[in-house]
Amino acid sequence: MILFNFAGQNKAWTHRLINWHCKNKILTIDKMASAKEKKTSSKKTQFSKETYLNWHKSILLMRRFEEKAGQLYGRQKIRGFCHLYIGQEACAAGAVSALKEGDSYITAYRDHAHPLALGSGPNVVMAELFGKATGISKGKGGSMHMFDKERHFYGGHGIVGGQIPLGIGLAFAEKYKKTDNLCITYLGDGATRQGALHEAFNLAMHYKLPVIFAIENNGYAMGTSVQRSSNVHELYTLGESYDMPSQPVDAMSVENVHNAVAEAAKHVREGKGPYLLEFRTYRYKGHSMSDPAKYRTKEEVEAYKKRDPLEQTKDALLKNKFATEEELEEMDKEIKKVVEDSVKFAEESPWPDPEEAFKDVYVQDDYPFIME
Ligand SMILES: Cc1ncc(C[n+]2csc(CCOP(=O)(O)OP(=O)(O)O)c2C)c(N)n1
Ligand SMILES: [Mg+2]
Repeated sequence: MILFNFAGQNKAWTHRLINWHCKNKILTIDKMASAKEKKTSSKKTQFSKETYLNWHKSILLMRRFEEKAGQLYGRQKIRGFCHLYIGQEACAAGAVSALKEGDSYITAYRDHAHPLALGSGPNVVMAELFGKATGISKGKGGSMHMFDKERHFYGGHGIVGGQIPLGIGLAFAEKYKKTDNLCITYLGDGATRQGALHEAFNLAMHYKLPVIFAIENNGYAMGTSVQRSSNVHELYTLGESYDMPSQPVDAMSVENVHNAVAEAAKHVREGKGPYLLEFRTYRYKGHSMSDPAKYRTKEEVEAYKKRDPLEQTKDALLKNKFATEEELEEMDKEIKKVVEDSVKFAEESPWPDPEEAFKDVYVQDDYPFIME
């Protein structure tokens, strides 16, 4: 099994998973793994040099960018909220490689990495963190509200679970317009405890909307572990009560994320409706910059770091002789320079004009229910 265990998890669900997937003829990650292993023995890897280089570069950019953001927060250059994605990067990189131009993305407030993976550009993301006018949301959103319409990235949402109904709205629009695009809707493990999830699952299945729900199960909602918030710990099973195809994915591996998203996207594009993936992942840092993360052990964090997505792509590049140590060091230097340049760009950018506060605000002058 590629699946990994959270503390206190029993084994019964593994059998339930296998039975359920066999019954529904859905490719489990076990099967994907064995298919991959077969190819691995003849060709070494299922993926090309270019794919690994793209993944590594993308994850490296997210990592170095957020390490810098963390430092700048400490120096009060970045203020307000700041939730880092460090450790979870494969969830974004593997989805972007598996999906196509035109597909849309929506997520919660841990949202710096998704636009970077989509190519939004570190300058505008960093400027947004600084609250500058050149930011991706004109400096009015900050850390939790990145938004890039051009790349179909629809935020950046601070209300836990708030983006789930919005995600199916985006999917509804695609179905209504008869495109073959889908929406991948990311949410945290904590967000699965919100009522909105059930309404969204129900409607999405009922209308067979083109949506992939991607639960990023990093084990905790702020300081509350998955085990402490519900008796349901296998979060992918939440889809089963709506007959939604659902599977867990070891999301420390970008290959696994890519394979699972590709499989889900195929199902969705065939018009069969939603698909639920539970990305089992981990954040190395606290919930936000103000969280010392005392609710978990150092050993737990270290165990996940041993399966670090960045180290995994690096190892794959070296093992397959797709790159040398020197080339990877050079790439790291280049990325660090790109990040430094983004800081310079943000520092030198102007603050938004105070007038901006009144722009991009929805106002309906003849709204009937406000009495002066
Ligand atoms: C409706 C609502 N309730 C509570 C909060 C406070 N809050 C912010 S983040 C968070 C935890 C959410 O955890 P999870 O969904 O697992 O996402 P993660 O932070 O792990 O990415 C909570 C409770 C909120 N923002 N919105
Ligand atoms: Mg969480």
